[in-house]
Amino acid sequence: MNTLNVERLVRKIQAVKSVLLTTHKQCDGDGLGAMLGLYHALRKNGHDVRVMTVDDVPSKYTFLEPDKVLEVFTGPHRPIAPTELALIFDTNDRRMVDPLYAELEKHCREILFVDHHPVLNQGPEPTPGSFIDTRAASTGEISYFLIKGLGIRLDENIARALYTSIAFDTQLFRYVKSSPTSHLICAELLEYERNPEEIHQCLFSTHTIGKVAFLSKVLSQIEFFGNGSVAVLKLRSQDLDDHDLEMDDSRDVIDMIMNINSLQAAALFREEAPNTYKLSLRSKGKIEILGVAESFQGGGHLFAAGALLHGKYQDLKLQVVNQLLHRLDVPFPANKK
Ligand SMILES: [Mn+2]
Repeated sequence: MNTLNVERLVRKIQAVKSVLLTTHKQCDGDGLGAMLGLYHALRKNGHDVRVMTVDDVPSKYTFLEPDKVLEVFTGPHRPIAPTELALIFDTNDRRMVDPLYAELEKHCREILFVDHHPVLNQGPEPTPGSFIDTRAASTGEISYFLIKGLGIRLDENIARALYTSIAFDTQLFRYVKSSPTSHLICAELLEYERNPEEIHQCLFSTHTIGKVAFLSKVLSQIEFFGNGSVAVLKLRSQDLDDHDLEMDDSRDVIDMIMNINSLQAAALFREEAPNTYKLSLRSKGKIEILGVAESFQGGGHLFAAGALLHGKYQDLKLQVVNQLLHRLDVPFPANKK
């Protein structure tokens, strides 16, 4: 097991009373589960702790009962009072926490990132003292070691949140960074979490009939390059609206197409506004795609990354495809197949 050395962060938490926990905007199961797990633990420990997201929590996380404990910064919330320590989960890029980050800077004595993404070469520096370890398959695992380091006993609430985080980011143990750590932690969590299959369903069996209609439309427009080694998919926000879906519904489309056996990498362009696209990239591991995202001022993991792109779709698509084919050693320019 990869035991993470979180000693310094544990001491920081022990030294303060008031803590605010948050995660990147458009939060996912990892950041949400990691901070909710620590929230429940710190409450038991007598901390004055508050948990907040930048924007709305996707509806599939209702089973974590975020409404009971969590405030949304872009919705009605109590003003942020002077706080000793703010912890930001599942990102080390302050831009991902805008506009909340500016408020944290005003009211929090110290802001630290708790994360497992590589620090960007061209992004803002994480705050000194932040805990960033790319060996962790999920941020929830870092929370687990923090809770252990603080000597707080696990319970049902903590276990449910941390299990959610690990199940989500490893996609039910598909991506465990070649380590037994995720499995071992979850085995312990399952002493407290009695219904993991309910969590699996809430995270992964969420398709509405509208979602399936949406998928059949977008999947029919998939384009392949380099003998089926690269796939490109475009989503329009209108497609989501037409099928009564939320933004989060577009997130798993790229993971779905990564199940195509010939594929090495995929690019998903989600139209945010005219000539503005949110690019998501995935790789099966043969090529690193973080550099492609970084070439557009984006970020992420080595094999799962993203960026915000401005320009004409055809031009952007060609740039991305050519970068991917170049990394795959497929002849330039992209010959479509
Ligand atoms: Mn994560």
